[in-house]
Amino acid sequence: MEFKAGALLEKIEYPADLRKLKEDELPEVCKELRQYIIDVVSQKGGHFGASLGVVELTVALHYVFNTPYDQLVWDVGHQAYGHKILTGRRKDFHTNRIYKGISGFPKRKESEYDTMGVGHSSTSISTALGMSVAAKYKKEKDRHVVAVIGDGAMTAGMAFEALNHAGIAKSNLLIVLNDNCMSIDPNVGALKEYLTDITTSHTYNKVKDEIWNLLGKISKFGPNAQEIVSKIENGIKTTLLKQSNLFESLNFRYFGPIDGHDVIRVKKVMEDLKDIPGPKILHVLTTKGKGFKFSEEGNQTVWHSPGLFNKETGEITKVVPKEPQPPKYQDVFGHTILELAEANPKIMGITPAMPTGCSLNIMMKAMPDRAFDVGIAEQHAVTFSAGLATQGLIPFCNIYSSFMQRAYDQVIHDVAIQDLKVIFCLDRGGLAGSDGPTHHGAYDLAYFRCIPNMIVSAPMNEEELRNLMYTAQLDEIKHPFSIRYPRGNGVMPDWKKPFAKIEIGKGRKIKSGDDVAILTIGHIGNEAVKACEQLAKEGVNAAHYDMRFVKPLDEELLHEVFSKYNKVITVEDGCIMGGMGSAVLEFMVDHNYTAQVKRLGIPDAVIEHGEQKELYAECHYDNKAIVDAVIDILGVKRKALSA
Ligand SMILES: Cc1ncc(C[n+]2csc(CCOP(=O)(O)OP(=O)(O)O)c2C)c(N)n1
Repeated sequence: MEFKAGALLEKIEYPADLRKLKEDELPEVCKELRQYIIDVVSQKGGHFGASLGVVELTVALHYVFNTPYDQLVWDVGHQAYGHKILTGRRKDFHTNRIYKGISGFPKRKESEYDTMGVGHSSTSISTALGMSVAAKYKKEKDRHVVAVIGDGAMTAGMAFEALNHAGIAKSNLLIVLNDNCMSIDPNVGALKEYLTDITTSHTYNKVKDEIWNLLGKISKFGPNAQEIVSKIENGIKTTLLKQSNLFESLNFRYFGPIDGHDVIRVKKVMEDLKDIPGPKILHVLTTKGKGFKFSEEGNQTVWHSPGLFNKETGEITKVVPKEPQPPKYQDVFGHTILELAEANPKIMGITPAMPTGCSLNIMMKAMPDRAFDVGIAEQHAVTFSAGLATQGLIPFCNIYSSFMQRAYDQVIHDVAIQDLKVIFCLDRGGLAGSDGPTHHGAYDLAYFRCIPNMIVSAPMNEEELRNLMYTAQLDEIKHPFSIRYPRGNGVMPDWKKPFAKIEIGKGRKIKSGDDVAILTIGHIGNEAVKACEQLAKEGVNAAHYDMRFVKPLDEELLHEVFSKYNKVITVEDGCIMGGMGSAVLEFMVDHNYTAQVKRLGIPDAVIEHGEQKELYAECHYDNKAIVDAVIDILGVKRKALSA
């Protein structure tokens, strides 16, 4: 599908084409680029508000800097659509996030302009510092390195670790702080308040303006620019700014705040900054969703990633199903934690910057003193939860499976070794879909299974999720407890049944059968249910067990399985190495059973983006692949399907 670009954008394949344009043509380029993003995203979906907010920044950066020789590093990368369009991918942009299409994030394999693959936040300053130290070491004096980081991403410890290092590394590095006061939800924390303070402080801005007046003249001085800046620093800047500016205190030269939607001004400032050595930070104020009435004025959280919409009316496309639909797992979590918290005053809720994404916002609204958005700070979220647990409270710490990777040491050091009862709810477990490899929750079953004291569970449906959450908070449970579930909908329209306790380490038999045993964990078990129905048509009578727990394993169930069957299939929406199937194999060997075991799950490979069902099929564990695996392991011929 071809989307029509405006007359100027049409001429730009690569940034070199952009650089041929006159400065006064840049506002028009921005207009056309913005329109192009609106046209495509409204029809094809994807992240939206963030890319609209950085259109001017994107154009100015590629105009001023000599990309790809100069290294441009985007943080998170969900805002890099304009960058993609200006760097050789305009014609492919309609395939954004679609199976086999281009990635929704910068990706090294995709383009030399994507200097670093991203998806998780707050990595850009570290990456850029590495690049600039390398440039210094290699004596590439003319090479510039720029990191673009949002105020949300700036809340993470990793960003501060990098600032701390960059402040003494003395290499050339420009950090553009794109401050729009938003994370996905409104940004939180003291840093956000600080950024608002320096944006609005009169004393601070008066001094800053004087500096800017001087800096405005710098470009005319050419090589003497450095000397002039030193003089400024030795004067008012060191006395007042160092005392009052966080970044100056960390040895950064701080510039701004400036209007990030005035492309000419942004361009001029960046040109000036090019001549100034050392670590610099340019504070740019932008509006998320800028230039599209409905996102600019509407709910910015919704417009972060709205799905398809009508670009004329701003109406977000809703498919209204005929039948009642099962709820999303995340909403079941959101309603259930509130219900449990109403009955149990010890329960607290914690999310690192995903209140809408994980639906903790339901509890945050009802119980603001008991539910916390701690910013993009997974490590802190885990140890903060551990702190709460030491005081006898019961924290439910909800973190997407892939973001939990950030907090692995905290889980081991601050929760498991202390044997504290923190309940981890891991949303987006398994293949996450169009966000791609950075967001797939591929590893949690494997990486939690090996941690002492940890209970590792996964519900097959909404009712099980509720019951696991209910069970985890009961006083008799004394250990860390993890419950993982996938992105998207469950399977039960009628899910809100009274709570029932689940016995720890107990699976359940879903279906009896004589020929083969299929063992599943979590939601993917529903694919096995379908597979068993198809297998019945093939004349194969398969048994199906839902393991529910990867740890502790249901040994009684496994003794039954290995005593009865010599053909076993394990299925999990997680990495094959080290996951549930591995646990089953270990059990088999440890107990001297012999059986032919085929493990289905995510292979040892980077799985790209696509719809979940496309990826399940690619990784061979959707219902069809389960049927194939059974037919294969039994060595039988197909009847119904081949007929
Ligand atoms: C480690 C990690 N945690 C959470 C997220 C989910 N996430 C994606 S974008 C985003 C908000 C980023 O805010 P900001 O950096 O201010 O950029 P903006 O969207 O406002 O442009 C969050 C929390 C993530 N990508 N990585």
